[in-house]
Amino acid sequence: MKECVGMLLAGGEGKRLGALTHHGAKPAVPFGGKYRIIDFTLSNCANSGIQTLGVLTQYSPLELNRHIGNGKQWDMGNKSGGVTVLSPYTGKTGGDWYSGTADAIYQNIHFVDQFNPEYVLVISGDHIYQMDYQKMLEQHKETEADATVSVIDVPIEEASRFGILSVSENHRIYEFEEKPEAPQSNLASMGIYIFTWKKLKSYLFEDAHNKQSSHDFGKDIIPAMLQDNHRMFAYHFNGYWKDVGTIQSYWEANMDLLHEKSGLTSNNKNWRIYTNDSNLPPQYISQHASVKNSLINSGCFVYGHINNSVLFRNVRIEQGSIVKQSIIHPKVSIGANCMLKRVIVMENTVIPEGTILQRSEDEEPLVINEEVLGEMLTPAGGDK
Ligand code: ADQ
Ligand code: ADP
Repeated sequence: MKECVGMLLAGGEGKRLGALTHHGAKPAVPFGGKYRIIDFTLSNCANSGIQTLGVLTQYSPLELNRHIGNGKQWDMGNKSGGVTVLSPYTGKTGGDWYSGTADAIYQNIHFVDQFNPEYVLVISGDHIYQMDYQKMLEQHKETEADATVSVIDVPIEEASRFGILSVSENHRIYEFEEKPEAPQSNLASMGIYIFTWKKLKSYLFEDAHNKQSSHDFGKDIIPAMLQDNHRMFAYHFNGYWKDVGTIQSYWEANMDLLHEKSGLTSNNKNWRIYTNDSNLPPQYISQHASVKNSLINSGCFVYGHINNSVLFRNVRIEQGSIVKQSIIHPKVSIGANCMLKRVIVMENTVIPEGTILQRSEDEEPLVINEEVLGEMLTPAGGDK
C-alpha cells in the first residue's frame, strides 16, 4: 500500500499558447534553457518523495512519452510504483478521450486502486513552481480533510482566470467559484489538490453518471463536495508559482529565471530540477560575442550579442546579430546581422541574415517558427 499516489494532468491542449503547442502538448514545451515545463512538477514529486505517479496525457503525447521515458531522471525509474504515462487509450473504457480533468482521473481509477492509497495528489503539468507536497499532505492529515486545495494570492485583475475561494479563519473553504466574472476575492486555487481517495472515488463515480457535468475538478467536483459540506481546507502557498498557460506568462516565467528577486531559480541545491539531458559539447562564445544576464545551454555557438535571453541547446547565433529579451528553443540558427527583441523562436527554425523581429513592451511576445517566418518574409501579394 502507498500512502499517497500522484496523478499529474498533462493533457491540456494549450490553445492559448498558440504556435508553441501546434506540434506537442503544453507540458512538453521547452522551458528555462534546458527543461520542459513538466520537469518542474516532476521534480517537485521527486523532491517531495512522491514515488508513485500517473501522468495523464491526451494531445500529442509522443514527445512527452519520450521525454519521461521510465522516469529515471526523476529518480522514479526503479522505485516501486514509479512513473506511468497513462494515455486515453489505456483508460478503462478504451479509446475514449478524456472529456475533463475529473474524467481523466475517473478513467484511471483502476491505476490508482492497485496501490490502495489513503490519499491522492492531483497536480498539473503546466505550472512553474517549487513546492513540497509533503507539507500539504501533513496539513491534510492534521485537519482530517476530505480535500485540500493549494491556494495563492493573485492580482485581483487576474482573478477571473482562476478558481476563486473564500475561507474561514481556520482555512476551511466555504465558497468556491470557478473563473468568476466578477471575483470577490483574490485567493486563487492553484489547481493542486489532495483528496482522501475513498471520498474522491465516490464523487468521481457520481460525476461520471451526471449528464449535465463537464467532468472537471474546478467546475464540478470541488463545488459538489462543498455543496455536501465536506471538510475542505485551503493550503496557503507563498513561494513562486505561475500558470504558464499564455504566451505572455510563458515568456515572463522564463525571464523570471534571469532575475533572482523574482523568487524563481533553477539553481537551488536543495530543490534540483531534473530533466532528460544529453551529452553535448560546451557552448562556444566567440571573441566577437557579448553575453549579458542570460542562460546559454550546451552545444551553442555564439558570435553575436545576447542580452536578457534564454538559449536552449544547439543554438547558433552569427556575428553582428543582437538577441534581447528572447527565448530561443533548441537547434535554432540565427544568421548574421539580425535583430530579435521579445521573440520566442521555436525548435529548428532558421532565421536568415539581416532579419528584424521586434515586439515592444506592451505587446505580447512574438512566436516564430518556419511557417510564421515564411509568411512574414514573403512580400505581400507575391508568390512564394
Ligand atoms: P485550468 O488550468 O483552466 O484551471 P484545466 O484546463 O482543467 O484547468 O487544466 C488543468 C490541468 O489539467 C492542465 O495541466 C491541463 O493540461 C490538464 N488537463 C486538462 N484537461 C485534461 C484532460 N482531459 N486529461 C488530462 N489532463 C488534462 C485549473 C482549475 C482552477 C485553478 C487553475 C490554476 O480548474 O480552479 O485556479 O487550474 O491554474
Ligand atoms: P529530438 O528529441 O527533437 O529529436 P535530438 O534528436 O536533437 O532532438 O535529440 C538529441 C538528444 O538531446 C536526445 O538524446 C534528447 O534526449 C536530448 N535532449 C532532449 N531535450 C534536451 C534538453 N532540453 N537538453 C539537452 N538535451 C536534450
